[in-house]
Amino acid sequence: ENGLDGWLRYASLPCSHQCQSKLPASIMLLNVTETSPVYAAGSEIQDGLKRIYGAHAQISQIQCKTSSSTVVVGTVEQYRKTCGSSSEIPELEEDGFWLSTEGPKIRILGSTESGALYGAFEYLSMLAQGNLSEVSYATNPSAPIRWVNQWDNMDGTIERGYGGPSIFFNNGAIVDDLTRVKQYARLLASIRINAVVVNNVNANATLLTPENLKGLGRIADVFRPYGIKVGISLNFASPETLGGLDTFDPLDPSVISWWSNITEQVYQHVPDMAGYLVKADSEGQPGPQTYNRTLSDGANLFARAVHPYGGIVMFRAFVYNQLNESNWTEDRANAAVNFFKDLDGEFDDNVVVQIKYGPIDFQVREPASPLFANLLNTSTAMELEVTQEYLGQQSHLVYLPPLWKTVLDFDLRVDGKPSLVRDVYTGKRFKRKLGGSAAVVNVGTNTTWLGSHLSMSNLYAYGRLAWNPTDDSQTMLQDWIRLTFGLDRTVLNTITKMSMESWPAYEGYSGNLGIQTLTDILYTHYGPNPASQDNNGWGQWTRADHIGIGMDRTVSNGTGFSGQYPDEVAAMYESIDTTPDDLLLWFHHVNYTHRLHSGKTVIQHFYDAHYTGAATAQTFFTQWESLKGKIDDERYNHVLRLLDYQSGHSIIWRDAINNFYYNLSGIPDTANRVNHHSWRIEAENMKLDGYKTYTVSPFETASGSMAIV
Ligand code: BDP
Repeated sequence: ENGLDGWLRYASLPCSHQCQSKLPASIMLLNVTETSPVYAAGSEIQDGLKRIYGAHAQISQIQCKTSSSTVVVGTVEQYRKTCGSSSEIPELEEDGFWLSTEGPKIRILGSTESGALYGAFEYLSMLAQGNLSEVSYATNPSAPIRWVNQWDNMDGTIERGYGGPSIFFNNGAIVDDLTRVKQYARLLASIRINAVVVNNVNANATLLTPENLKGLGRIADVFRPYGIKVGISLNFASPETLGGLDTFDPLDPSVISWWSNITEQVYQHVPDMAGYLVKADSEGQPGPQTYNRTLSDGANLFARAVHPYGGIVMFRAFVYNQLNESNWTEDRANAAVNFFKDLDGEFDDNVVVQIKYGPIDFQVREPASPLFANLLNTSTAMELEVTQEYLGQQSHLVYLPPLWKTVLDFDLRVDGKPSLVRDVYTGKRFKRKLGGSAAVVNVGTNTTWLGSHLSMSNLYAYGRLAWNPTDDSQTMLQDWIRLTFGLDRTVLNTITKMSMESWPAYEGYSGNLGIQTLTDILYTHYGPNPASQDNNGWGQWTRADHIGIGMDRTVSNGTGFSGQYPDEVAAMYESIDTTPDDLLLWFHHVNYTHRLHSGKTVIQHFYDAHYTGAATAQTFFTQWESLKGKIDDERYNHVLRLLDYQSGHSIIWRDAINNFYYNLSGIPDTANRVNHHSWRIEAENMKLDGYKTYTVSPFETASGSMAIV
């Protein structure tokens, strides 16, 4: 098995006589048009029944009064029109569905055709987990926006993608063979994703050429039967760079008409285009500020262009300037609120501000972005990252939902009232019609999609959380394990244990107490490089010196960031005493000898956490080894190789970070481990035959700064 089917493998299961009697003999579709989601649902059920239980069910048109066992799929409206009223079906919201497996007639009815398809995948997920019980329930989405973003470039590379080149683009154009796009559509529909932005937020305007818009149309045609719409990222300067105008000022009439013209062309090729995603005035991308216009002027330009077609604009809140290294009162964490707060209420109704979970950038632990508490009259969406940019780039096992939930479940206490982040972006708290989630996924042509079989649990769980943010991390994980690796209990327990331990382990050996992931910050975002975090304009500034560490973000003494939260939360973070240990260094600068609530000093916590985290990561390899023979060889070996690598890399992390802070602070490890590897023989001290020594940079990534080559 190569992973291509992800969690939709439909692996064969035994089926007793009683089991056989519960399987439908036919599949009755309320829409038999081959390009409809209902038809896709029917084919999927037919395929699933055959692959899981060897059962052959015929697809046919609906017969309302049949006594044979059947599964009926369609929308509630189609059902009522054809078979009369059905009072037992509960009221559904947009894209919701009702699934009833009671009696010989199984019914899967959506409020929309997409809803019906989701219901079909839900039914198949039960079957594939050996669950043939009788159920009857309805489920509805938490929010209308359940998108994924791909950071694919027109040349076929993917920014921060670790699963091979793009499935959409190559050599400046859309690829001819869209087979992988169809397979991706299937995976995404099964987790109820309803739109995909196909190109990088650092966008290339050439996607808008007539030839490429035709290609975009082909992509959309492949996604459409799966109920998934296509969206695109725009480059703000396109009127100038592609259109040949001498300006891209969002208020200039020639620019406005250029965009409305291009938008018309986009909709000619993709009549149901979901909308535009815009990154502007950030990290070198052009934007409205070039012309002293506001970010809302920029967003509304596009909102008005797509409005006639029912499109929306996802406008990213990830806007910040490169900081001035000599000015220590500047703080990148302040940027989003500073840029957006005063614009609340200025955005058109079809604009959604897309906000990363934390104020910096997908770190191993961040406080919830305070922007969610500052936009009361603006629709918002949560931006998560499935691709593990700062979190081991798929070479490390890190199951992300427990990290995401620290933010989704956080109570911002706006106006002193319960204001869970998930109730804000789903629109409930401030009564917004739009809202939802977007995740940067970055699958590629590798058959594992993301570069690692185990990382697919993050994509699966992302979809589940976009539908229902209260879904439990372990429950989602276990569904994914059964669907991906089968029903063996040892397999289930082992992968559950490894995955649930993985984020705390990674935090342990990368960056703890809220200091953030201590990777190289300047480009790769991989591997330990704590020194790169300070004294540069992009830096997140750990502000470590010989005496202490952490960034003072208080109002009283620091950068003022804690004051961006509503009063109760601001007060909690303002004081060292009430700041939780795991975010201490995010909000405060303290001496290495400062005692945590746990009773340990900061530096000893660092040392211990790096040892415990790396030790846990090393158990993943042996835990996985215990599954040999219970998982097919191809996937078993692929995962084993990555976990072997992680074992070693976690030690590099551990020693690099511990040595760095030991060198800086001069404070010994009370357990005498740091810098005391008496058992270790350094390569550079051996008699070298055919090898040369060299000095490593950054120094802390090799003991004694030396390696051999
Ligand atoms: C950072 C990535 C960079 C992205 C940027 C973004 O390193 O490649 O362009 O985020 O989100 O995390 O726009």
